[in-house]
Amino acid sequence: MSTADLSDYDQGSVPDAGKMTFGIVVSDWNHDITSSLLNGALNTLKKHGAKNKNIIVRHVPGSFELTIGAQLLAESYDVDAIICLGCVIQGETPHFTYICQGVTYGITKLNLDYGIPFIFGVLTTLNHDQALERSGGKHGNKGDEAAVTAIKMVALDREM
Ligand code: DLZ
Repeated sequence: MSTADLSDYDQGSVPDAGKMTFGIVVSDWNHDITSSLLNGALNTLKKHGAKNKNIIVRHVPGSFELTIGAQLLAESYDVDAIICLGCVIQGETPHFTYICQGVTYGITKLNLDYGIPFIFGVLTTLNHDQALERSGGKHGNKGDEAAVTAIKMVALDREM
C-alpha cells in the first residue's frame, strides 16, 4: 500500500496568516529530521503570510519535553497557536511507546486546558528512513502539514 504525499493540500483553501501569531516548540532529538520539520513549518507559515516577528521558536531536548515546552511558551507569550515538532523512532525497547503515549497525551491535554490550538507535528516512525520520507521526502513534510493545520485552527477559532 502506498501513502500519498501527506503535505499535498489545497493551498487555495488556506486562510491568510498575516495577522496571526505562532509558537513553535521543536525537539532536538533526531535533529536532522526535526530541523527539516522546523524549516517546513517556518516556510509554510511565511508562504501563507505569517511574519517573522510573529513566530516564536523554542527548542527542547526530546519529544517527551514538548508538552512542558509548549506549556511554558503558552504562558510566556501571546500566541494564537503552538506547533509541536518532534520525531520518535522505534528502538529495541518499549521506550518508544512510552514517549509517544506521553507526548500524545500531553499535547491533547494542552488542547483541552488552554484556549488555543496545540498542533501535533510529531513523527512516530519505525525507522530513520520513514522519518526522512516524511520530513521533506517522498511523503511530504509533516512540518508543512502542521503549519497549515495551525493556520486553519486559528481561523476556525476566530470564526467561532
Ligand atoms: C530517550 C529518547 C529515545 C530513546 N528516543 C527518542 C526519540 O526517538 N525521539 C525523541 O524525540 N526523544 C527520544 N528520547 C528522549 C526523550 O524524548 C526525553 O528527552 C528523555 O527521555 C528525557 O526526558
